[in-house]
Amino acid sequence: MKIFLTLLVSFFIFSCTKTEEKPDVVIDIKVSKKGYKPNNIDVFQGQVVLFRITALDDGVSVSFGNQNVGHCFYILPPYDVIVKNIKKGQTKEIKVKMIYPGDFIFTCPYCSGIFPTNGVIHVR
Ligand SMILES: [Cu+2]
Repeated sequence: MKIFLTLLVSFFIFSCTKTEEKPDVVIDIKVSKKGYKPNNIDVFQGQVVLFRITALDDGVSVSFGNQNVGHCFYILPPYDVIVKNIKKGQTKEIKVKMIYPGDFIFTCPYCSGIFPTNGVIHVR
């Protein structure tokens, strides 16, 4: 029962934040070994934000295996949405409905331990 509830809750959260709705704002972000640019983002609660993330390099490259080439854009829970493997020169998109107010960290799980690849989204 507990597992079922956890699954239900995570499905609810997942389906709520990642959306196919029309975006209210488009935010372009560049990511490289120098970090994210911008790394401080202000949005309003309830907005649907289209994040377009462009990688300027391949991050840790193949040193962690072929599957981990490029950078990620991961907004930590409760948003818990991720775009993986954004390779040099590539742009990947994700639409997120900003339903939770507060400050939320976004990071690259591949390389944030080595490079300053993290930032904060402020949801007002
Ligand atoms: Cu990275």
